[in-house]
Amino acid sequence: MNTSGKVIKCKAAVLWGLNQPFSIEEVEVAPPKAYEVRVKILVTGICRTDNNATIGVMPAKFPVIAGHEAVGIVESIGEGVTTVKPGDKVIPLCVPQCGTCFACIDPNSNFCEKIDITGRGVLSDGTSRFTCKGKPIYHFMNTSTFTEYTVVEECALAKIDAAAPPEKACLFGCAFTTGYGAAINTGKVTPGSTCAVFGLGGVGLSVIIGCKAAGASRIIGVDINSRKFEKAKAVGATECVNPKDHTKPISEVLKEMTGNSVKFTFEVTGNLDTMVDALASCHMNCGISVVVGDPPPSTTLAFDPMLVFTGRTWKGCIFGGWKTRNDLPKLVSDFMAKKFSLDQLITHVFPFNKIKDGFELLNKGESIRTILTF
Ligand code: CND
Ligand code: ZN
Ligand code: ZN
Repeated sequence: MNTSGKVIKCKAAVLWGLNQPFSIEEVEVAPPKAYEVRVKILVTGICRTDNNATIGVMPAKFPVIAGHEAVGIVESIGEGVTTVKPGDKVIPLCVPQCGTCFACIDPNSNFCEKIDITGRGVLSDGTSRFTCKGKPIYHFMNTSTFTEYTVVEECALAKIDAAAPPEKACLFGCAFTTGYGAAINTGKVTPGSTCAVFGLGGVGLSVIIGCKAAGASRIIGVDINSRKFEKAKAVGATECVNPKDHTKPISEVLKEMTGNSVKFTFEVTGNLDTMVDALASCHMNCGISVVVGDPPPSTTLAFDPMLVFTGRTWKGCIFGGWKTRNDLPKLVSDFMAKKFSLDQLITHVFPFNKIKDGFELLNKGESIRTILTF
């Protein structure tokens, strides 16, 4: 049946309010307006950032359809759309690439002004394409992938190889791209170096894959959940340490383990204390520490300025620093050419209506990535 130009009724997981459970509802998805694209979602991963939205750590407007790590097929396009067509395999982009803003023009920046990390929750014309029970439902991070159909702006879509397997390629919508890019683009990890990665979830493991690809000789995984160590080692960690097993600060533990030679550290948990620990753990003069975890909103951080005065560099990145529309198709091609494997990152594959089970596993620390299929 040709659905182009018509409202589509489909299943979506709606969050009616803060700290409310995901509720599977029938929603109406309006056709795309100019420069917008309606996408049939095939699979979507569960990221900590989605959980953060449910508890107010990531800004969102409610009621909302969350989700930002997916692969889909273009169902229909709005007026003026030229870069994708119905049938194309695509990844919705939480960091768009409009191509015209300051960040898009600057070669070293990817923080496109079309990004929605402040919880705007609407498309460019100020409205939503979702309704449920007569109420408008807000978008999330330009993507909203916990639904059978979504509408995104053309600049928030990367067209990928039609042969890419969706249940793996969805990890390019967040975890892999974010973590791998943090190591390669932001940290710029050097061959033979020692790295420490704080937080061994889907994003942290992807940082390890990036450190290994960059030629790091020692990669230390740090996590308060020692059950994460096996996977970390499987993707390239040379050793792992649990701060809870030590009475000394973790920066001291790492210094002793390495003879004070940790050059790169990555914070991939979203905890303020860990951000300072990671900074303190890299070498006092030439160390580089990268913040990857989502900091809680409206918080401030106290730290000893001596940590940076002596020469450390403190950086951060959104979505691994990639120019998303240009770079994601290339990353997917590299994956198809077997330059890296994503197998270790996927621990569970569930049908979409088991979304609550997926979040329960995440919060119990029992999963890396759970992939939901439609
Ligand atoms: P996930 O929850 O799967 O992993 C986090 C890991 O951190 C878990 O293994 C925890 O046990 C561990 N952890 C928690 N507290 C500590 C601590 N104090 N010390 C050491 N380890 C700890 O999360 P994820 O991998 O999906 O995401 C990780 C972070 O990255 C999270 O904050 C998420 O919101 C953020 C993120 C950032 C970006 C970006 O563009 N920068 C994109 N997506 C996700
Ligand atoms: Zn832009
Ligand atoms: Zn994410």
